[in-house]
Amino acid sequence: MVGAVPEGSTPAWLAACGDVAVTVVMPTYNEAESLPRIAGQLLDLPLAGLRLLVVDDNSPDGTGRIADELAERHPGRVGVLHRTAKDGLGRAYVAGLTLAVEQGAEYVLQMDADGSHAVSYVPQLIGSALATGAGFVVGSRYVPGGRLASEWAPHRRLLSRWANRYVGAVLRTGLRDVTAGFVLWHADVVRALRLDHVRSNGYCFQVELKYAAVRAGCPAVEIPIRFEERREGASKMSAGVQFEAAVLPWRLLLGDLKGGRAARRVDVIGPAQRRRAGAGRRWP
Ligand SMILES: Nc1nc2c(ncn2[C@@H]2O[C@H](COP(=O)(O)OP(=O)(O)OP(=O)(O)O)[C@@H](O)[C@H]2O)c(=O)[nH]1
Ligand SMILES: [Mg+2]
Repeated sequence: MVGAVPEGSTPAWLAACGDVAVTVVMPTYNEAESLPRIAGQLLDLPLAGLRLLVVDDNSPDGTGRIADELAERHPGRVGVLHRTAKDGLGRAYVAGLTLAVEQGAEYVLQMDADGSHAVSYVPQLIGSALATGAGFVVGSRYVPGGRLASEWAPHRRLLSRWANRYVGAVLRTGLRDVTAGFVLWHADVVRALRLDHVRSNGYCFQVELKYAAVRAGCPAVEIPIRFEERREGASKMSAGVQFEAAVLPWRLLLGDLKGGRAARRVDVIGPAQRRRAGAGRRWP
């Protein structure tokens, strides 16, 4: 059992989360060491409707084979999408999110396989979506209560914070953590966003998707998380990805000149402020 929920005392909100069909879409490239641990923690959550879909780009370290073994051991709960070569985080997510929605997920969760996104937040993300009716919920480092792992060097903190401020100033989404990669989406939003039209790959995919959703009027919430340092393996962040990130906001904005500014319907909520937003979820 993972997280802060004591055994034997499942609160009503958590019990409600358990009935929801949620697929965690997890792209992997050389995550053989961490995947079994993260997968085990996810499957131990008291969420019977939760599935894991690993999207592996033919990792040389055998991550794909490990994912296949997990799928054999947990039929119906773990699936694997094998792709032939490393093609970037964005393309892996487009393939994985599309498949998960086609297979009937009501919500899909973007989550890294390197341990940066703690499994203990998964019930909170689902609970926040159900309680607010938001189209997407962001696990955010930059709302009150959110933070970066203490191991992060000052220059990395500065770069991450600056990147968010820069993108935020240009695109004005209203989100505090627009580069976040720990995001729960309602399936209707994923369908409406037409992922095959998303142009960015890598890390920029995260920004482009959120921008498109906010622009379409999709309500979003952010909940605070502590972003952990990866425990095993190596980062795949490249100079090319960082360059793409610098020009991305301008590319998105120029592409939008005809369509008007983004509609801003983003709230920041903490665990104590969750409210039931009720009625129909149809976006955009
Ligand atoms: N399928 C697939 N997964 C990828 C690819 N690149 C990265 N990933 C996965 O995407 C997730 C995030 O990648 P990281 O290397 O941790 O990148 P990051 O989190 O942006 O950077 P760090 O902060 O340095 O960890 C991990 O689960 C990676 O294994 C890729 O080309 N294909
Ligand atoms: Mg990482």
